[in-house]
Amino acid sequence: MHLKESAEMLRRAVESRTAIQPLSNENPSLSLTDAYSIQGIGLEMAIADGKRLCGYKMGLTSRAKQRDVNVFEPIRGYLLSDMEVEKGGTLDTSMRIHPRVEPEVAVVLREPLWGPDVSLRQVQASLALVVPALEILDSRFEAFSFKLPDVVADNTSASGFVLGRDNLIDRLSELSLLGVTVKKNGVILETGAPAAVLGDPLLSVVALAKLLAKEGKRIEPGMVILTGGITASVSFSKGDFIEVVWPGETLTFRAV
Ligand code: OOG
Ligand code: MG
Repeated sequence: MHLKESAEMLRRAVESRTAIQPLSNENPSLSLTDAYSIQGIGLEMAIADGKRLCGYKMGLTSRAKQRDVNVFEPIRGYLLSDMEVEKGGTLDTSMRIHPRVEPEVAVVLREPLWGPDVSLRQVQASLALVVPALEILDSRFEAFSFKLPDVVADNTSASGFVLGRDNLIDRLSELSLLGVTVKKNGVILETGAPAAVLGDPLLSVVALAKLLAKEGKRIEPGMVILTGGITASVSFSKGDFIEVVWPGETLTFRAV
């Protein structure tokens, strides 16, 4: 199948809020390279629609997340500025198919970062913000069931994100073991710590810079980087109240 056609199918799934079959059902030989091309066409279409690239996300960087969707390789996607949801606000479920939420650490750099040899030291030296965050996922595939190339083509299920304001930049030595809980309607459903993400979520930024370098792209200063879900995701629907509780800050939203 033509790559552009696949990107259009995914876009129609978003617009009609109707899940589709994984692309790999029809095309079992869909390669990872083709999948990233489909993702890239999706980004071009969004930009042509007036949307703005505001960052990147890593996915499947923790064992909990890999088990969540039964795909065992880190992936990357892009973030658009209209995906951001205000902390404490409402989240529109009528725009989504079957949303899920997961706790993450978000990073913003003050220097551009790129290249195949990026090191953890370079990431540390370039940090502007390290903040608690949550990601909203919404796979365009039925039952969140897909293979590696499908989820890459589908921009890694990206649908939204909320950023906290508690800058943890001076607490990096503690970051990996800061506890986080995810509550739905007051009930704790997931608990975890950022160590789940590659041992240190800053290593996810290193991995992202390396993945982007392969395509001649870089992380720009001010971009939002989601480092990957710490726990399995939690599904929610209209009426649910979600709280992602960190030691210094709680991120909430009401699904409407
Ligand atoms: C794939 C996206 C994975 C993460 O943080 O691991 C992801 C999915 O779970 O649908 O965003
Ligand atoms: Mg995520």
